[in-house]
Amino acid sequence: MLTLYSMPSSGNSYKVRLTLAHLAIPFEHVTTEWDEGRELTKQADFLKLNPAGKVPLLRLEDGRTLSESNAIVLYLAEGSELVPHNSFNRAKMFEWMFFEQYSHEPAVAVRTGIVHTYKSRNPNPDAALLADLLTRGDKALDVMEARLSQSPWLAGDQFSAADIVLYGYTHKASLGGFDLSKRPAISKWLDRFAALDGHVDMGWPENAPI
Ligand SMILES: N[C@@H](CCC(=O)N[C@@H](CS)C(=O)NCC(=O)O)C(=O)O
Repeated sequence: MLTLYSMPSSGNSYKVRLTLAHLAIPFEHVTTEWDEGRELTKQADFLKLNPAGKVPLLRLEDGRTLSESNAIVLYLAEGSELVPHNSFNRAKMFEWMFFEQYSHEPAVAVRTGIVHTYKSRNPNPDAALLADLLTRGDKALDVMEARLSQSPWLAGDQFSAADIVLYGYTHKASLGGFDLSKRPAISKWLDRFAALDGHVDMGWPENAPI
């Protein structure tokens, strides 16, 4: 069976959990949530599996490992309905997945982590950094808003892996100070996404409070 190392509070991890749920793939789950300063991802046993010390990490039945959320999502989704067969739409899916890692996650996820999820770790964050993250995150969300005003899903007419990876952090962006109420196309997309068969909340499968 596949083993997934993932952090309930991590959107990068949630992307993989969503993919496993949508495709009904069985897996064993190892949670690596921070525990009172004990960072499981920095311990020797975990570093042997992923020297980068990051989750998500997928271990295959034969012991091989894969890191980087979007690579794991694509590995799991290959050949499924989450990857468009049409080559242009498939390239569109990749376009949004690269956008997610370069323009969206480094601003939206990082700001949400600082001001909400991991706030207790740094109660006095740098104001200039927060302002810069807000500007960059707003820009990324505006790019998504423009696309979703014209297309039901990011890669086109079909729900795809691109929607999964961008849902990971967009669904809680308001907790990071991003105003989704002025982005109606994103808000409708979030509702459409959460209504899909196979959808699971972020705390799944541990029922973790997020
Ligand atoms: N680009 C990587 C980012 C992975 C990453 O930053 N993971 C964070 C959680 S979102 C992590 O493992 N943090 C724990 C740590 O750094 O100890 C991906 O998409 O998987």
